[in-house]
Amino acid sequence: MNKTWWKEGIMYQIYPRSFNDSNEDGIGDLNGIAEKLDYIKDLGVDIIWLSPVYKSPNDDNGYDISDYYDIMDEFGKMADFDKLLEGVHKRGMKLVMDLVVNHSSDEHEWFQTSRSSKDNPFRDYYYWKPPGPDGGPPNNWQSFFGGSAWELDETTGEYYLHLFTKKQPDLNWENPKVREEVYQLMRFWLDKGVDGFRMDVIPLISKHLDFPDVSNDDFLYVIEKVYANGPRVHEFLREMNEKVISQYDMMTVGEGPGITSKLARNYVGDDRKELHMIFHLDHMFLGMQENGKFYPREVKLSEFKSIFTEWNFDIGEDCWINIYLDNHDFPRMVSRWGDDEEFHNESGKLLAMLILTLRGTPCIYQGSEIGMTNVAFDSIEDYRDVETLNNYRIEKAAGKDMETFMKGVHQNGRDNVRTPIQWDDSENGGFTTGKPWIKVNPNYKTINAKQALADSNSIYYFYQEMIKYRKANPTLVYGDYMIMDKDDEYLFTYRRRDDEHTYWIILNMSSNHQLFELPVYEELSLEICNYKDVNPNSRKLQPWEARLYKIKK
Ligand code: ISL
Ligand code: CA
Repeated sequence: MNKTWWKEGIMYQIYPRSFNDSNEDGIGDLNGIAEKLDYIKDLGVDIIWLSPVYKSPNDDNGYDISDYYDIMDEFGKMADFDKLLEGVHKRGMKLVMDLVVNHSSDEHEWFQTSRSSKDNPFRDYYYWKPPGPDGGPPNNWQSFFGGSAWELDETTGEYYLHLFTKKQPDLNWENPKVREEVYQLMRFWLDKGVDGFRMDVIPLISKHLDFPDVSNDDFLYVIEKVYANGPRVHEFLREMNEKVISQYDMMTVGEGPGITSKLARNYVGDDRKELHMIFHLDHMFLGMQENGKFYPREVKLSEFKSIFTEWNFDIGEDCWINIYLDNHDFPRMVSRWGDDEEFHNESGKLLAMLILTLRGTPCIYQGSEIGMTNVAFDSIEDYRDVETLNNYRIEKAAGKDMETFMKGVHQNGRDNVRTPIQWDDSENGGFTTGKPWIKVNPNYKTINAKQALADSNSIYYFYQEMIKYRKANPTLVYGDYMIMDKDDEYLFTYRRRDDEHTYWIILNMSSNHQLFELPVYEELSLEICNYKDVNPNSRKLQPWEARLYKIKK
């Protein structure tokens, strides 16, 4: 097992638009992030992942890039970026950028030229196809955000492929020039000193060039078999590794829709020379697979646990993944996996213990360290996310019950995690004195960073304590993992162990009392618990109680 900084580090994801506004225009920006670096460092963070900050018309909040070499106007100037990078490095942290190269913006000059005629040198930077036999789209592929994945372009009468919005045309990786463009822009940022990339939808870069019709309703199945894991994806990643990744001391983490636990080692196996680790999405899509994210079903704890367990065994010793429970695309973890009302504090802490004791590099999404929750705006007018708005339109046109749809938005919409960070209890949660681009969650008066920092019992300090403990006890990083109670619907109990030390983590993921047992004959030391004054010998857990035991030598 190779030991490296990116396995031991704690990641923290920043979604710049919602983080902190320094110039009061209502939009978070680079200088706003720079103001908060001490806050992040004090938590114990080693690696910051910045969601995209490149020039963008913001159809999908920066995941549609119109210039990979420049900064988005609202976020600042290149000089602000350089200052931010310096501030991150000065504090001993690393900065990882988002690499969004499955697609660009339709406003990128490559696409502007590409669409202008059938025979310009940029035409094959993208996928262009004549209409299908019935005069409609070339095949029945669906965009991730609803509707056909093909858009007719009047100028040449051909369709272009966009697996996301129609303002996000897919780049044609078959074209070696496109690949060189990508390597060149990666080098540009790496030469500036950035420490790596989180790679957006990276398994989607190689397409099935016969563009087969999809004949299955299960969207996840279709992602795995049709949109992701295309025939040349590993060849492309090995080329990228050879030409760029292996030339720098950097880390790469692929976002992996369509990568199953069985396929993962093809991307991240030590001997593969492709990527260092991936964010898989299996637990994120849980309950959303059958009827889509806006009509979710109930999820059982046993299903949730089995995902972590399967992944751990399938990837084996020499592969690495990330551990996370929320990000900018999925609901707040305390609302989704915890109890964001009665046991907000306890369950927020329990989930912190969970992500900081599993095998893989933990990633904390901004605001979850203070227990920020989902939001439920009544009116669709208050929503900003293109996925939510597209689906609202589609469902309404189909005559669906919009009240049910809005419930789905409140549960799973992406704006749940995009409301501004709640810094204090002043207006707009201290995020801005201007008009925020999206409303602040009304619970900012009680849930905010200032309150968290003033309360030694806060979720924030529990993260800090857990992070310190993980760093001092590397068995929690590298040790093996074994689950105890895979069928239990209330408890999540597992062991982390190496030749020297053994730890037991016992999590009561329910709002009732629970009893537990452990197959342990040695004496145990209770190292961390999210309740005060717990009798370490008691086998009765309070609601959402989380205990970390170490076996005494
Ligand atoms: O959010 C999702 C749908 O509900 C996911 O399927 C998401 O689209 C998928 O994980 C890919 O996400 C990434 O690429 C998208 C971007 O909108 C997301 O923010 C990004 O994380 C297109 O660039
Ligand atoms: Ca601003």
